[in-house]
Amino acid sequence: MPERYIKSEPYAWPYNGDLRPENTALIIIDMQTDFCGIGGYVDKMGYDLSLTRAPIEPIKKLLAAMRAQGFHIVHTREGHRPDLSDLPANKRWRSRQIGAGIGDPGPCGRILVRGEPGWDIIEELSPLPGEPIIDKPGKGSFCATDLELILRVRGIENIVLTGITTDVCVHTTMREANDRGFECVLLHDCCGATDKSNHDHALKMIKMQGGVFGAVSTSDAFIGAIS
Ligand code: C5J
Repeated sequence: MPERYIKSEPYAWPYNGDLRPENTALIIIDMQTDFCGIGGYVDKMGYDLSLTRAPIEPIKKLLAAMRAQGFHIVHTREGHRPDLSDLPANKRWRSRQIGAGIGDPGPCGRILVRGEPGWDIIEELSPLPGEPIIDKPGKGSFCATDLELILRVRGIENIVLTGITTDVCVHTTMREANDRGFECVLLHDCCGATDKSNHDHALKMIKMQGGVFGAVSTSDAFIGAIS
């Protein structure tokens, strides 16, 4: 197999040039109404929805290109059981301080509760049958989920990270994946944060120390390299 690299910072990704649909997964993190839709959790907190909606179109294009080439696709959703038995008291308390109590009723149903309208992945990025959906109670996608098992069973070595929010769930997942030996790239136009400077600083953190968590690239660079 010829070596294949994506133009990225601070190094051409993946480090070993072994980029194939068989060993590479796209993970789309938390593209749920609660994080980018009107009346959802992020909207209730008063943040600018245009920032978390910005990655929708780039992800849509990337998803189509990667599906067409047979890459593995994984979706995640942050949310809690309806009885809130997996919701730490401090997480609930803190969310209530800013008027968006997790588990409390809102315009899109109970906030961040599994099965509620706000918890659904937005229609534009709906999973297809056969694409695993990881339901996670926390910010990281590996904590209290079977994501690692699913990736190992499929022989995944490389992870392409997209979704929201850059500085919270995407970053936490990238750190968890990196510590487990996965080779990670984050596509920055396919991510968004509730604050632009947090997004920018999250990208900067990845690029320190020769790529301490992996690399940063764009969807255009990725699609160009796989097409
Ligand atoms: C947050 C997430 N920000 N998906 N969740 O609470 O980043």
